[in-house]
Amino acid sequence: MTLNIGVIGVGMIGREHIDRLANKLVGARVVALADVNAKQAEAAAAGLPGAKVHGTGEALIAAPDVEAVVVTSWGPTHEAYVLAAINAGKPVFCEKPLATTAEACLRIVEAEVASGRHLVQVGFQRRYDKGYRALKAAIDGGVIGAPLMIHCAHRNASVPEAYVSDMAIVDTFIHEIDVLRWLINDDYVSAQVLVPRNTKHTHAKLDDPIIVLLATKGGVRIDGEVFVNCRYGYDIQCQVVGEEGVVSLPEPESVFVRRDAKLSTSIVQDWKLRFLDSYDVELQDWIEAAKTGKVNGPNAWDGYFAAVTADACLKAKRTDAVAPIVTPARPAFYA
Ligand code: NAI
Ligand code: ISE
Repeated sequence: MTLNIGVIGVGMIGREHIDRLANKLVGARVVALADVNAKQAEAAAAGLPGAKVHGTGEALIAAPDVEAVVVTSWGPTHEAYVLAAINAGKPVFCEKPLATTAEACLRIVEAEVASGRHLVQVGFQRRYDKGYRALKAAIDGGVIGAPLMIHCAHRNASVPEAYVSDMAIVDTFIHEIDVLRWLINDDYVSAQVLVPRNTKHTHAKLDDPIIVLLATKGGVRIDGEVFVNCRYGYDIQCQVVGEEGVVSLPEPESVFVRRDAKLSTSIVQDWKLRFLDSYDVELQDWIEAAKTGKVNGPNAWDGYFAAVTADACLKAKRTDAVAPIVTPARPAFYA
């Protein structure tokens, strides 16, 4: 069976996902597109035989031939589209963030629970990365004993002028927020943010770098550096320290060169390249699961918990104090 997909938002990652769905993955076809920028949607449709451009995202979701929806529009538009997909009973893959506030994410959780069907997956692709999966297998397999601490870093070579302080948490560190609790099967209870002196490469509206400290229910302490003007490349680091040993995220595959009295290897410059394979695996898994009415990947509850944690990090930074992380009890629906 081929899943007929409609994509809302044909910007940077939207076009990447369309290319995957149309040309790389199996079992799906893109039959509909929508974007507030109609010209951009028409241009994207030109490469997709038979794909229809809809005037609005809502019209796309309602279209009878659209069986499942991919939301890759701007964050503030996600809530309305995800709720519309739930109301239409259609599986929806929504890029992170699930919605831009915790309250909006909770409304999505409540709507999904009320629908009685698992319909929502969030685009936290790191759970599909080979390296993170190996790390999780080692932790779950007891290789390092009980985890005690996690040291991690999220570094980008540079960011555009429009990237401001809050984005370091809600756009960037949000990936660590999701993947770390998945890695150690634990939830966060508090957050704190430390602000070292700024790099000279930042601008007036961006504190860079920052350090986020998280504590989990199980007593694990996490320190996460976010440094988005590190200059040298896109570099994701993660080391989990346990009672019996230490496991580290492997470096992406790259050759070592011995030449001119130097041993060198390259570091990717772009997050798209670093997680290229994970986006493929993530969407392929979503296609298969959607056909059978399941969600294997990060669900609406995960999107909600990430938003609550991000809010606590923002509050902790604003108040320069430890902020508690409190959520309602997780519904049995997401057990
Ligand atoms: P973008 O700005 O390149 O594209 C967004 C598109 O949405 C634009 O074409 C815009 O015209 C369209 N749009 C805006 N409002 C709309 C509306 N109401 N209805 C329909 N279309 C609308 O942004 P980008 O970088 O592609 O990001 C999109 C989403 O993907 C964001 O939520 C972002 O956080 C997420 N993202 C996730 C990544 C990941 O690693 N998982 C990486 C990059 C982005
Ligand atoms: C971007 O928004 C993403 O989602 C990328 O995956 C991330 O690594 C990058 O740092 C963010 O800015």
